[in-house]
Amino acid sequence: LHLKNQLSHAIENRQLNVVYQPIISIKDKRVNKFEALVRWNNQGEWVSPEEFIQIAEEFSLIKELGQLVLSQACLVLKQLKQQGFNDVVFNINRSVFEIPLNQSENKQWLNTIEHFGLQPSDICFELTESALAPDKRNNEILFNLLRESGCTIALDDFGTGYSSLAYVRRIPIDYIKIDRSFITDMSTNEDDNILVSTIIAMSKALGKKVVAEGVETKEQLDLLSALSCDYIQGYLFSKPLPAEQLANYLSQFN
Ligand code: G
Ligand code: G
Ligand code: MN
Ligand code: NA
Repeated sequence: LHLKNQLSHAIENRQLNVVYQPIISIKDKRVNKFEALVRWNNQGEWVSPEEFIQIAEEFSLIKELGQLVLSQACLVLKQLKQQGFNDVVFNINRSVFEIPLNQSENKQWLNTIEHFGLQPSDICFELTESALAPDKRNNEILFNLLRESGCTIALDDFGTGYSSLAYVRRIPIDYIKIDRSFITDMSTNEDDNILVSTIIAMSKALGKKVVAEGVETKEQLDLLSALSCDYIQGYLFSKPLPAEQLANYLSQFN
């Protein structure tokens, strides 16, 4: 409860911070996408996002947290575009509790994006499939709301939840992000290798782009490249970067 009060205070005072991890296109070795990842330093101590996101969900702080992350990210993205990095897209993680329940909640997100002079297509929402477990909400209606908004959608942590394939079939997603746990052992574990290649083949056959998460070694990169994976993300290329370093980082590709 103590932590919840501190989190509530931190959100109110905009004390959360956002870092941005590059997503690399394997084919042309360029970067124009970053995943926004929230960070919280609570009086000198880093609290893991897994811990405080869960608290935020439990105590109904998640929508405010999400708005804070979205507005911080939109400000940074607007500044990058003003510096000439026009085609940059930010991926924003969305808990299922943040999915708009109706047109007016959806408008709130769109208004934030518009407020910073950005287009919906400048933002991709990453949704975690495990968070999409069937509940009272009709996920298809919600996803269609998101789709109508013009933002792209990525299915995050693919392979770890359940009903993954049902979601792929029924929901209009643009990107599939293969969970890090499959990538980690793909160079040593034949089964993981088969699973990764099958996910990539399936995604491509369905017309979706594939991102491999948690790529840490050259060996993994080479395997993914041979499998025609579209994008990779991971410490091999870069850890998440503070906003101030993005322009400099992007300069190397121009
Ligand atoms: O950055 P890190 O690996 O520690 O992130 C841990 C988890 O927290 C990831 O699953 C990520 O999706 C989630 N996460 C990070 N930032 C946000 C955010 O702004 N909103 C939500 N809902 N989840 C986030
Ligand atoms: O669940 P989600 O995919 O949103 O989580 C992303 C998390 O993975 C972030 O917290 C990020 O810091 C972490 N991450 C990104 N790249 C790597 C990597 O190469 N190795 C490991 N172990 N974690 C990574
Ligand atoms: Mn993510
Ligand atoms: Na993920």
